[in-house]
Amino acid sequence: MKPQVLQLNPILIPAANERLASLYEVHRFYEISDQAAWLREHGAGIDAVITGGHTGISRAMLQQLPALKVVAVNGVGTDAVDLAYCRERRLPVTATLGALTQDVADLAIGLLIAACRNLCAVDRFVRDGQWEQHPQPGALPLARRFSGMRLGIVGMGRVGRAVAQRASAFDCPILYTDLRAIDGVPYRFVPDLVELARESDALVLCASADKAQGIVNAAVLEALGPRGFLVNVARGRLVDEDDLVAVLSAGGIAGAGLDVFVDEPRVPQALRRCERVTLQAHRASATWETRAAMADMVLQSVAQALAGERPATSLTT
Ligand code: 8YV
Repeated sequence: MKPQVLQLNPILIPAANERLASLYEVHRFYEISDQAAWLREHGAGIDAVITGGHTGISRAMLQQLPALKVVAVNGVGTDAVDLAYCRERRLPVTATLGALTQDVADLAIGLLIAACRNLCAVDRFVRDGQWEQHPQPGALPLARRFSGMRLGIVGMGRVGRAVAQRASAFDCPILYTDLRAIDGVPYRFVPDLVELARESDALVLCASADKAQGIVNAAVLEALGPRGFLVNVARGRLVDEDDLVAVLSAGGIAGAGLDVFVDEPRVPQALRRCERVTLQAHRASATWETRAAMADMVLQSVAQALAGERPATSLTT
């Protein structure tokens, strides 16, 4: 009998799905209607779980999978997996470390330029025929220059560094915060987030949300100030969304570029209505190139774990 793989999220690369199906009995959990009953009946036979970074897997579900040998996360965020519990069980939890760095950094820069230059609002202005109705140059407000902006990067991991590298090419001075100053990083470390916001023209969130929740609150946003921008390509819950809505509505910051939200796919109406916000749908890693590389890593992790080896990207074993 083939090993049993429980897949909690689709993989969008056909070749990877074909390979999975040729090697394993794959159960697509997201297509099962009575999931609780299915787990009771089949949970004990599951050898491997494949999940998404945002989806993770709950402790309650892990407890229903006693024969599990690996949780392969198709992403880098492991905040939705109970890592302490997996360590106790000596269960490898793997992530696609490094596979999505470039694309996430690209989108961070794209969102910041889009927010500064009102790209999406002006696109709507042209698309809706408004330009023809209001051809006078003053019909649209002047935008904000991106080049040379002081960038405050929150989380100087792989993605943070890739954002800094790109922004440096636009002559942006870089500051950062993290749990501690990071050796070998050539940018100025600012331990306090409010202070970082005060010294930045834009805050770019690249941190993992394992320990940090609601850290970007009203105090941070007010320190960023009415000419400041916020970009989030990490996790929605790093931001206190109610505070963000309140500060944005009051003109307390200039705008935002957001790929992630607290309760995806639900995005607060106030953000959807705000012309100064550029929205994405958790798309930072969603390119063919990155998703193919991620799928390869997931397949490799599952194969290694089922062969009794320690998966190369295990975070827990
Ligand atoms: C993916 C992510 O959208 O890496 C992560 O943690 O959230 C994203 O890159 C997701 O994991 C795809 O399943």
